[in-house]
Amino acid sequence: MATTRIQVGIIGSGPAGLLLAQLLDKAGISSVILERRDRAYVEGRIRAGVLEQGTVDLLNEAGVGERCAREGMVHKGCYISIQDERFEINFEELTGGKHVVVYGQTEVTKDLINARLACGGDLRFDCENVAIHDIESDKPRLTYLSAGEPHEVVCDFIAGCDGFHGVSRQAMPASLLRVYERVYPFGWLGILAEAPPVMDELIYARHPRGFALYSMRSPKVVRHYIQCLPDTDPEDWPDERVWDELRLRLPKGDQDKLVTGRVFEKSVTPMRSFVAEPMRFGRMFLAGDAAHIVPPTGAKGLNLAASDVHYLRNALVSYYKTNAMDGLDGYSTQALARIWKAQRFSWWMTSMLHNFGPQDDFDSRVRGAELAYVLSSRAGQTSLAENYVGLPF
Ligand code: FAS
Ligand code: PHB
Repeated sequence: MATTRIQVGIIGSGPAGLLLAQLLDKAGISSVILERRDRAYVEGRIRAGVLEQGTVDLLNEAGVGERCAREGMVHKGCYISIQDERFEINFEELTGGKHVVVYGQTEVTKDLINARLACGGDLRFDCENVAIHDIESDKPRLTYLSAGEPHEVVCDFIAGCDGFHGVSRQAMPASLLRVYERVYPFGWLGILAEAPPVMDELIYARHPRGFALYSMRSPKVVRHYIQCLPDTDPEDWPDERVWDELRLRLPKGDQDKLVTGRVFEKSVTPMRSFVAEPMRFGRMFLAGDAAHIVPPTGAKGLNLAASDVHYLRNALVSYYKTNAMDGLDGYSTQALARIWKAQRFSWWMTSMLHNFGPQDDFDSRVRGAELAYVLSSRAGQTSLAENYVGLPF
């Protein structure tokens, strides 16, 4: 069996694993990334679109911020519409100058992979049956198959960056793991299309027909979503039906701004809030979707993966400088403090903006009143803005 000896073994080459590897490399800490799928799959996934400034800063620290700086779109605010009214939430005005950058996760992943390979970093695709061993020893191990041949990685620490369906969270003892979850009665049908954006910034639309989000990837490519049933089959939504529904959920005064175009991606994302605690067992540390999932209404998923990586990088750097474990011992508590604030914001945005069904009960009235309050209150808008641009790390 081929054996690799390395300081940090990383499972998963999504944004969390790739960003961690690059930041560790900058700190002189060696790592290997074991990815189950091939490069084309990883680079082809269509996911997040909004980066907090803290995430952009980490990309710059990792040496991969150049294309984002060139092609990313700075958004100083967003719009929220309720049926036929549209309101602007001016992030910069409400937060003393903070904004977000619209730059697709797909591009972030490509930039990180290119940087990893350019610096000769160890990134292994098509790793089958990754398994975790000796987590509580001081030499935990990863084993896997590549082209049918067995391989072993002996390391000081394991970073479980393998997403919601990965193996690292499953390796936590059931007696230790606490899971907190809320599943929503809807999903998002998303499209990518060759068309100009509806407005210069994103529109989050609350409508009796259901929520819709009008986002973008460039001045010529849009990323739009409509609330749908969680088990919706994209095949039941031909392009024309999607465009019609997107138009209907806009304020009447904006409906003529929606320009249709060739749809080249269509998919349904289920909605859940999920947190697994703690984010550490022995010498294995979870980061990103391996530990938590948020409904994308608050644009937090990718950005939480980045802040987890920030904390884990700092803890690992501290260990290798001082040989003390206290940074690593504090990682889970530190990361979870920010995670739960983002969970609250994502749940709050989702609750305010979505249609939870025919019941016209107390909760649905409160949700409507919550949004009406926010849109009529500088304090309410400031709260939304400071969470959206990203709370401090
Ligand atoms: P990822 O899931 O991105 O990466 C995990 C990696 O680990 C994958 O490459 C996977 O192949 C690999 N892996 C899994 N199991 C493995 C194993 N056993 N062995 C080796 N490798 C393994 N967030 C937003 O902010 N806005 C959005 O609009 C948004 N839309 C989303 C749409 C969808 C369909 C999904 C699923 C998520 C969306 N998210 C969104 C959240 C998303 O962006 C995540 O937060 C982000 O990908 C988290 O990155 P990672 O933690 O690296 O996990
Ligand atoms: C996206 O552009 O994919 C996007 C933007 C903001 C969100 C969710 C998704 O809240």
